[in-house]
Amino acid sequence: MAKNLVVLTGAGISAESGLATFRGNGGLWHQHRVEDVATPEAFARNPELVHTFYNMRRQQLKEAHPNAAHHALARLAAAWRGDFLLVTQNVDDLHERALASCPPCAEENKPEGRFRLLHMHGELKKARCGACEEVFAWEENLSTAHLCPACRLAGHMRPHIVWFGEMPLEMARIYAALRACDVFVSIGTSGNVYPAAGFVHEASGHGAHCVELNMERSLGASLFHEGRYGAATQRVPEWVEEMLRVA
Ligand code: BV8
Repeated sequence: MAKNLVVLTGAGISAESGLATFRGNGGLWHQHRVEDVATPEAFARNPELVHTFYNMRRQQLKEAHPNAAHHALARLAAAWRGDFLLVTQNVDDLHERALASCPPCAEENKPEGRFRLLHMHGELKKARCGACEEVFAWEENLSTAHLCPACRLAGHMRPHIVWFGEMPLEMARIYAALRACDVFVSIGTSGNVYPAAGFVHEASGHGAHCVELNMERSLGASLFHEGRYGAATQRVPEWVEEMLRVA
């Protein structure tokens, strides 16, 4: 019987691609206060400061590339015979780019089992209109001067990002997968932010084997059955090779 898999990723999986994490040395939250750039109140108070923060990260993303950890997960997605939900807290598109360079990953090519990638905290390369809620692909800088391509109102375009105090996306689908999975793996996250930090509790409560792959023990490390520590580009391919032997 094919096993169902849920993998959660955080900023640590993209660190070796050159994208700053949040809480480590040089992290984003050491350069900016969350309250100033990652809450709805911050956006209402100073939208241009928030746009500058995300415009800078969107431009940086153009210089970044998927690393061996992203590519290993793409290989696993192509071969896994059970259901595989890859849920990321990250707003970069490095998982998409790794999947795109691994042709059998496309859902229609898979031998069996369903694969899905979800961005629970939104995506840097999308923008949303706060007036009509339409979402658009968006690669360039965003500002308050932009008109919504749909409703044509100005001053309402925002990054399609889930800020603190906002409800993450696709939570029903995520919890359903956590309750049905046999294996839950958390990669590159410090376990600071909820509800993502509580996923291990949900999965283990339903009998899943829970593994943490991280540079160091996260705040939730004691909730995992297994922990492997070190750089994602080492630990993730090693773990994937083991899983491919049983996929
Ligand atoms: C919610 C998008 C409920 C932004 C992010 C008051 C009011 C409302 C909610 C709260 C509140 N007080 C607390 C909360 C809950 C709050 C929360 O958890 N706060 C924390 C700080 C206490 N959560 C929320 O607000 C969430 N929403 O609760 O809604 C609700 C209910 C009903 C109705 C409405 C609402 C929303 C949270 C989402 C916020 N947005 N991101 C952006 O990206 O700019 S969160 C942000 O943190 C990122 O998504 C990031 O991914 C996430 C978690 O951080 P990590 O990924 O773990 O990154 P971090 O730097 O912390 O750690 C990196 C790890 O990698 C480290 O462990 C490091 O060792 C490791 N590492 C580094 N290098 C490597 C490595 N590992 C391997 N290899 C390497 N090379």
